Amino acid sequence: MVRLAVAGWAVGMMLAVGGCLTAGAMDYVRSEAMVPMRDGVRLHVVILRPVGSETAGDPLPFLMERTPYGVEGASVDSPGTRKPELAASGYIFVYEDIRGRYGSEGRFVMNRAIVTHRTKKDVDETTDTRDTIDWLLKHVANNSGRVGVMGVSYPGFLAMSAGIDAHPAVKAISPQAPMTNVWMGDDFFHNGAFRETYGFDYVQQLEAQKTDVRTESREDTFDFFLRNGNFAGAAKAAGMEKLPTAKLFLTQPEYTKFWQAMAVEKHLTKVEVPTLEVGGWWDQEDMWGTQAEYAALEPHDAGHEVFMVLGPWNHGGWAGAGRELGEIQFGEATGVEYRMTLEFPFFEKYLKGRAGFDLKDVASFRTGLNKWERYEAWPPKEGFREAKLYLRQGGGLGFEAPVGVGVAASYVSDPADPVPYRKRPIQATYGTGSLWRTWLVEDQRFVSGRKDLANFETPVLDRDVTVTGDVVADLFASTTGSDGDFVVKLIDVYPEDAPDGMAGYQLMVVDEIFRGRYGKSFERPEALTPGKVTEFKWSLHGTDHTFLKGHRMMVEVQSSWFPLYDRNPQTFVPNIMTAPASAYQKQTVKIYAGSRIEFEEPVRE
Ligand code: PG9
Repeated sequence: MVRLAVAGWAVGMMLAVGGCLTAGAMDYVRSEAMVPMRDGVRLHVVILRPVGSETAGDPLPFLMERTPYGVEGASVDSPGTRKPELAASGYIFVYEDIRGRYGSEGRFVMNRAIVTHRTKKDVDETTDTRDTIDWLLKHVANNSGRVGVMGVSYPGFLAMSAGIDAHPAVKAISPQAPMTNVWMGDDFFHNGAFRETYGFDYVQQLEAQKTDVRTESREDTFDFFLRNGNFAGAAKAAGMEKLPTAKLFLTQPEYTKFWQAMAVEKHLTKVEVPTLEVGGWWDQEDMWGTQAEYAALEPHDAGHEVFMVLGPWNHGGWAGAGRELGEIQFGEATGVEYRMTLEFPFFEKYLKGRAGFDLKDVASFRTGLNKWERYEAWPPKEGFREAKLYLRQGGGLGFEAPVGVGVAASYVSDPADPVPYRKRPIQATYGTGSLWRTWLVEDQRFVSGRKDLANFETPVLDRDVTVTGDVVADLFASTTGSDGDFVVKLIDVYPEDAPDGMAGYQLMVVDEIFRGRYGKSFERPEALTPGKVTEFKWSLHGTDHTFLKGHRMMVEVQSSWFPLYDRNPQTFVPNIMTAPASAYQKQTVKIYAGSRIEFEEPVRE
């Protein structure tokens, strides 16, 4: 029976699931197999197909999901609970444990790099996908010979891998919040700044054993990481220094050949398969991948088969109803809308040849105004113009370039008292009671009064201001130290009379960190010259948000975001992972007028 109550079955990644779809009933039957790969390693699959479809009815396409999070729990109810509309239409669902995880043989390699110059013996996620499909086509009765692959996050990376050097039977893929470049902007580093809590928790969860074990913390992780000084100290305290990815963090914190080899976007030099990329504006884990993959594929899309959907979601949040995220309301069930009008018809079109998929390029949910938009490109071009928002002396923010330059704001950043990234106590990432999944929409008033950061604010807006596309921070700054971090957040400040408990709320719309030592090169970090005004320019990510009339726009600049990001000692050391206590020094940071935020805005509102 296709059940309509929704629950996640995968152990490990606790994606938001929920919603209220209705689907026609269809019973599924379950089988398991060990599928041989080219090197003799066998991977474990669970196959779920409509009862009776082996021998009667039209041949059915496959919908496959490969995962490191375990498929043993997939039951006859799983297709209906996870993808009710697709289950009701009838597919052969295949869930597979990747190499070295749960029921599969072989060695697990975190984010295994795609092999470029392959010999017959080389394996990676693309070859494992192809070998699995070869086997399925031959051994699963009454299949149509067409395969779709989808997945969120790590499985999103695996879905993209199915579209690289793709098996000819792969007819559609949907990488959703795909992990794409874990050094540049996804899980483990952002612009060189190390995501300490995430790396610490996730590596233990995946590499300490073959199955997932959730990392818990008995104390506020802010205290734990501060007490242990640097990542080397924290890893030692947890006894995890020998885990493969922890070793990499410790010895290769810069953008070495190793991290570069893992980057998926550089393999996207042609469109092999119709591709539906999906991502959320407030994805706390893989914010970068969706838009980076779309940007890499789109120039090669002569056949108009690459699509992207961006919505008001956290990591995987489109699996739920999507009416709200934390305190932020969207007025409609955006997750249901996405699944019914985009994801379902996409697979129906490319796997079953059915009509109904009408997306040309990009669908985007514009927050603030709360409405879906469609664009011919991302960032959109037609009907948009470049806009700049300038930081001014005295804390002002405006569209007019300031006359002359000078110090706009100054603060003292003290590594002994770093700025928390979310309200304390901060639980382990996926630990009991953790607010990790909604931290990006948390009200920023819990920090914005601090002395160790700078705020710039517009007057109350007398018109709606829409910020669309890739938002870029172009910061002119100096520090008395020889290294330093810069965090820039673009915030929507709600009016004091906003209804529904939102009075004065400070919502981060986009935000990102940049580690100063990488200003010239991500491969070869360099010390900053104390006191020298230096330009730092980096993306704060894409958005599509309207700051409504009556709201204010605010830019906040700070130099720590702890403990999600490890502390920059603010004195240059060769390796921050092992920085000595003496390197952690208070420094004065100055932000100069003329620094700005760049984005696209619609020509006519
Ligand atoms: N964000 C998770 C992850 C993906 C890839 C690498 C590391 C972590 C995930 O949700 O799968």
